[in-house]
Amino acid sequence: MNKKAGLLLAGAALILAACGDDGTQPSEEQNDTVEETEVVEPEENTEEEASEESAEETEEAEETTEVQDAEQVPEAMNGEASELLSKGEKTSFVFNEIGEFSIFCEPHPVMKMTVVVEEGAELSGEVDLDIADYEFSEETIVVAPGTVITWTNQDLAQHNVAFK
Ligand SMILES: [Cu+2]
Repeated sequence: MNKKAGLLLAGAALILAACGDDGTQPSEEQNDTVEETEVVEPEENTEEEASEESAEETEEAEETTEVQDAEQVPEAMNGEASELLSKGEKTSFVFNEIGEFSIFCEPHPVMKMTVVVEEGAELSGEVDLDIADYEFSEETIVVAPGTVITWTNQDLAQHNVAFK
């Protein structure tokens, strides 16, 4: 009888223990919920960090774009025009299309020159021209497709390079 009683007690203890476990499980779930809530907060922080990172990436992208703009020469085409150039300032255009380009200076439309783009022309690559004494240094120049012409203003007066 003592053994049976002991078993019953042990069984009762197990049941109680089981009940106790059952009783603690919801609170554990609550703890889990709290933990999950806590996990969400770091995720928000991560998102903020991510947005900061993406902002940094955007800044980097802008910097890259600026570098590319500095390297990327605008293409010569009708209606295109450079900024006004002060003394010593330069502007460049790439001549990709075969044909004739009429160039003038917007503040002084009397200043004119012509760029002829021909396959197999002697001049190619990079060509430097001046703007001096209210004149382009070449009246007509023949270049191969893909040539980049750079004009440097040598005058105190402001000039630019504009395409008709
Ligand atoms: Cu001019």
